[in-house]
Amino acid sequence: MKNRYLIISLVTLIIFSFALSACAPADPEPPVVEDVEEVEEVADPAECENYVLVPKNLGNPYFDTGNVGAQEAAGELGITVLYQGSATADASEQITLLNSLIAQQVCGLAISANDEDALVPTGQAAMEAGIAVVTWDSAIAPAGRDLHINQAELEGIGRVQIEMASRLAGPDGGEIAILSATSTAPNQNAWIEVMEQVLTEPEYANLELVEIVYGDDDDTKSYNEAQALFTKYPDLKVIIAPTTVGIAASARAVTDADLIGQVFVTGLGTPNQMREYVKNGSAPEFALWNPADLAYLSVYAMHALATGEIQASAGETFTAGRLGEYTVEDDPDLGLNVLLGAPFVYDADNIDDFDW
Ligand code: RAM
Repeated sequence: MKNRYLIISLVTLIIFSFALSACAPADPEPPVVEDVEEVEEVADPAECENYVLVPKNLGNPYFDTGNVGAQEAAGELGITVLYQGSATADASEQITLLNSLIAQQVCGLAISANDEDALVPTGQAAMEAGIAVVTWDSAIAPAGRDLHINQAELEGIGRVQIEMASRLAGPDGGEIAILSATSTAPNQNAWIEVMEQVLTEPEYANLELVEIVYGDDDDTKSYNEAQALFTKYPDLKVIIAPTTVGIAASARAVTDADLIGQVFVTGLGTPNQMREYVKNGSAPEFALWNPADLAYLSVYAMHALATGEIQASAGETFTAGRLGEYTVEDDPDLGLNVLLGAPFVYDADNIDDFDW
C-alpha cells in the first residue's frame, strides 16, 4: 500500500513539475534553492496561477474528497491547484515537501498540518517568499500562516463526539476510549482537549475515559490499536475515533471480532467509508463537515490572499463561489480564521442521502 502512495506522490511531483515549467518563464536551469530564505518573492500577484493543496498524507479518502472541492474552485477561478502530500502523516516529510514547493515559488499553499509548531518556520519562510499560506483542516500556529480555514468550531466538534458516545453507551454509561490520528495532530489534539473538558460535566459523570491511543491515520495501525483496546478493556463500551481513518478501522475491527452491540464506535468519518458500519450497527452514528466544501473555501481564501483581495485582517470579507460570503475572524486561540459551518451527524436515517 505504502508503495502505491509513494508512486502516487512521485507521479504527482512529476505532473507538478511539468505544470510549473509550462507556466513559468523559460529557464533551462531552474534554481534549486536549499535555503528557503533566499527565495525571491513571487512575481506579480495578478499573474499568480499555481497553487497547491497539501493534505496531511496521501491515500486518505477524506483529503481526496477535499481535493474534489479544490478542483471545483480552481476551475471557477481559472487557476491550477495541484494536490501534493507526503506518504505518511509526518511533520518532517511534510516540511521537506513544503520547502520544495517554496523553492518553486508557487502562489499559494493550503496545508493540513501534521504539527502545529514544527511547521511555523516553514510557513514563515513561505510567507516571506510572498506565498499566500492558509491552513485548512489542521492548523499551523498563527505565526506560521496567514489564515486558518476552520471546518467547525472546536467546541462543537468535541462536544458532539461525547454526546454520541453517551447515547451509544446508554443510560448506565461505562468505559470509553479515544483512538486518535497522530500524537502531534493539531486538530485531533484540540478536539480531545474539548472532549476531556466536556467529560467533566455532571451529565457525563458515568463515562470513564480509560485511554487515548494513536493510529497515526494509518489503517493497519488503527485497526491493531482498536483490537488492543477491547482486549485490554473487556468492559469497553465505546471507541471515539476523531479521525476518518481511525473510525473506519475501529468499526471494521469491532465487526471482525464479533463485538457488534457490545463495543460501539463513533467519532468523525466520511459517509462512503462508514455506510456499512452504520448499517451493521458497529458505528450507528458519527459526525463530520463536508471536506469538499472545506477545501473549496480554502482555495477561494488562498486566491483572495494571493491576489491581494484580502490581506488577512479581522473583519475582511470575500466571496467563495457557491458557498457565498465569508468574514475573516480573530480568535484568541485560533488566531485569524474563516469558519465553514457546523458539524453534521450521520446515522441510519440519513446515510444514504450522501455519496462521498
Ligand atoms: C482524518 C484526518 C483529518 C481529520 C479527519 C476528521 O482524515 O486526521 O485531519 O480532520 O480525519
